[in-house]
Amino acid sequence: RDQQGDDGVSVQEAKPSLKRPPLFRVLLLNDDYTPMEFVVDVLETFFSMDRSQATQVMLQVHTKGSGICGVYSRDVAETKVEQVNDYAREHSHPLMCTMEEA
Ligand code: TYC
Repeated sequence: RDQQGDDGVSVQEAKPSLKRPPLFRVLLLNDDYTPMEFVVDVLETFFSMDRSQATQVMLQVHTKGSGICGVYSRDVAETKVEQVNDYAREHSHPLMCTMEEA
């Protein structure tokens, strides 16, 4: 913020706002080849979902094209994306995990 003193000279004051760090949605994208059971396994393993929750999110991705796995800080979201994509590649599936600012 800029403030003018009685001498007419501007000085910069420090901004007092405490900015909350941004959050990121981690998403799964649909494809034609990854088995449904593998996607459910990924959601249980990396996003701590139970079977019924994981199945719901998998079907959302399958029918709508994408679905939200969770919302995290940048660091945690980046780690989840990397872990899921590495795990999918290890199993030779094209499953894609990505992130976007919430
Ligand atoms: N569309 C896949 C199939 O029919 C299943 C699938 C669901 C793939 C979710 C990816 O993120 C995904 N086997």
